[in-house]
Parts: sequence; C-alpha cells; structure tokens
Amino acid sequence: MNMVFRWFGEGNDSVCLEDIKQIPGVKGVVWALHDIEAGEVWPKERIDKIKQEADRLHFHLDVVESINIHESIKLGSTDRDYYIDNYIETIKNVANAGVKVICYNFMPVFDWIRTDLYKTLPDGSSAMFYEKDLIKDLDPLDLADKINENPAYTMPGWEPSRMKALKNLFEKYQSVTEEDLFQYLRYFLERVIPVCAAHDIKLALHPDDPPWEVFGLPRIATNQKNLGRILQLVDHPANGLTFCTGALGVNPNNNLVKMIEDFQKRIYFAHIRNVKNFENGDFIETSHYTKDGSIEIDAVMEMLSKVNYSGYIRPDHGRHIWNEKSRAGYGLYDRALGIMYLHGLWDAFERKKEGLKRVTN
Ligand code: DNO
Ligand code: MN
Repeated sequence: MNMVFRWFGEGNDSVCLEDIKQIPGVKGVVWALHDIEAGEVWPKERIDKIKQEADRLHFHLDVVESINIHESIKLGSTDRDYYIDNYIETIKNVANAGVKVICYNFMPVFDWIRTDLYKTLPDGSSAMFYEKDLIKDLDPLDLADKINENPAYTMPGWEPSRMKALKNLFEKYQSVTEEDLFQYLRYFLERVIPVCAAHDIKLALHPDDPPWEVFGLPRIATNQKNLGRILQLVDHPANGLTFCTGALGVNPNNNLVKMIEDFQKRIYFAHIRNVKNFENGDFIETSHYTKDGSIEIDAVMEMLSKVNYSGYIRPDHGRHIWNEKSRAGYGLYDRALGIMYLHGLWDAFERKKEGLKRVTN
C-alpha cells in the first residue's frame, strides 16, 4: 500500500506541500493541471514544473487525478478522435514524468454532485451533503436557462465556464443511452489502452458520484455488474479502476468488500472515505471513522490487506474542522486524521496476517 494525498497545486490549494510532508507515511501527492480544459494536451514544461516542486520535498508524482475526458468522447461525436489523439499525447507526456496511474471518470457533463458543500454536522464541523429531492425536482434545462441569466443559481461545485454550454450539452445527451455510453467508453479504451500498456501506465476509472442517473443523464460506473462489464470492454491489465468507497457506498446495495475481492487485480488506486446514508436517499460525508458513517471502512481495509493490495490509497474528502478554511472536502486536518485511522487499521490487519512474530522478535 502506498499512501498518497491529493494536492491541487501552488496557489490553488490552502494546503501546501510542507504541510503534507508532516503527515506520517505520505509518499506522494496526487496531482493534475487543473486549469487545463478537458481535451487539451498537458504541456511538458508545466508537468516538469510540478515535478521540480514535488522533488524538493521528495514526493513521488505516480498518480494523476484526473485527466478529464472531453464531452465529444462521451457523446461519441465525429470529432472525438481529435480529442482522443490529444489524450494520448497527454498520456505520453505524463508517462515521461514517471506517472504510473491515471484516474479519470466517464460521467456526462458533471463530475461529483452535492447540494450543500458546507452543511453543519451535529459536532459543529461541516461536510458535503446531497439532498436527493432537491436534485430530483430540478429540470436541468430550466436550470441551465436560470444559470445563464443569473450565475447565482449555480449548484455547488459547478464551474461557471462550463455552465454556458450546459443547455447545448444537455440537448446533445438527450439521445444518449447507457448502452451508447458503454460503446463510447469501449471506443476510447480501444484507442488508449495500447498506449498505456506501451508506457507502463494504468488507467483507473473513478466510479460515478453519486452512482445513479442524475438529471436524466446516463451514468454507467455505478455498481459491481457495470464495473465488471467496463473491465471486460477491453480486457487488459491497463484498463483498471479507482475504488472510491464514498462514491459507491452511497448505494447500500453495493457490497464494497466483495467488489475489492472480485476486482483486486484491477484496482490501482483507492479513495477511502465514509458517508452517512439516510433512508430517504440523502447522504452526508463524515469523518473516516467507521462508526461515524454507513460504510464499514474497517472491513474495507481488512479486505485490502487480505488481498495484499499494493496500489495507491488516499483519504478522500474530509469534513471542515477546527475552523479551517479550505476547498470543500479538501482541508488538511480531517484528511490527516483520516490517514492516521487508515494507517492504524492497515498496520493492525497486516500485523494480524504476520502473527505476533514482530512483537516477540
Ligand atoms: C472528488 C473526486 C472526484 C474525482 C474525479 C475523478 O473529490 O473524487 O472529483 O477526482 O471524479 O475523475
Ligand atoms: Mn473519490
């Protein structure tokens, strides 16, 4: 297991590399060029600059999160090859800098969706919240009109620049079915997986968050059956998964422990976080501690240890605690607490596997 920590880059994150250095056992930072639009090539000079910054503190840059996929690829449009060619150039550029795993997602239009980024929890901290009915009752085309008239209507986490094209994009997706999305993903993978294989890179698909259809937009990386099918689209070790307990775990029908057991050979990156699921379909993110949420983080770590997981792990979103001002979900304090919990579980399960010999030696 290789513990890593997400960092949004100089000037783009309240957390600095020096802070991350003081969290025990963190070997690398998970990075991206966040200002580069989906579909553009990541320039070598920009990658080299991040590498210099990370080298200074002896962090590796093995994991990129994310290289985002242009909508034309997800829509199967006629211009998709241009964007896939660019993706391939970026794969080669990051491979040159030593990257081993590329996390990405295949969600139409939006990445993760929440209705409140700073909802207060009973202990006085705040965390990201999803209110199912609020999303259910929204007509996205109406919403797109409203956002264009008044950006204040925008939902948390939505970048205003993308919202301008929202209506147009929604219209294009009207005719795209789940089955189409599988075929468009296959087309993409058939082109990029050989390049990844040649450059010793693993592609690791992040599950959809939340793992169900939103605003009538199809979503496919949602459950065990679909993830299994995605791995078969191009059945090659370079076609892998990011295992995100929070994204998958808000659907109580997803058996996370079984997924780890079944997909163990193809999981290259794990995002560990806890969420509390309410009966009406709402959910709120919590601390990583098993007893604070609905996800058995202890059982997840036990299975990762049992299958001798040797990939990368990062604590996913944390709460905002101790008055920290940070990007939503990405403060220093709660993610650092989370890491110590994950280290504790991991070491205990590893120790159990070895028996008590280290104690008696
Ligand atoms: C949220 C993250 C996601 C993730 C992308 C991967 O904080 O888990 O935004 O980075 O979905 O492509
Ligand atoms: Mn995640």
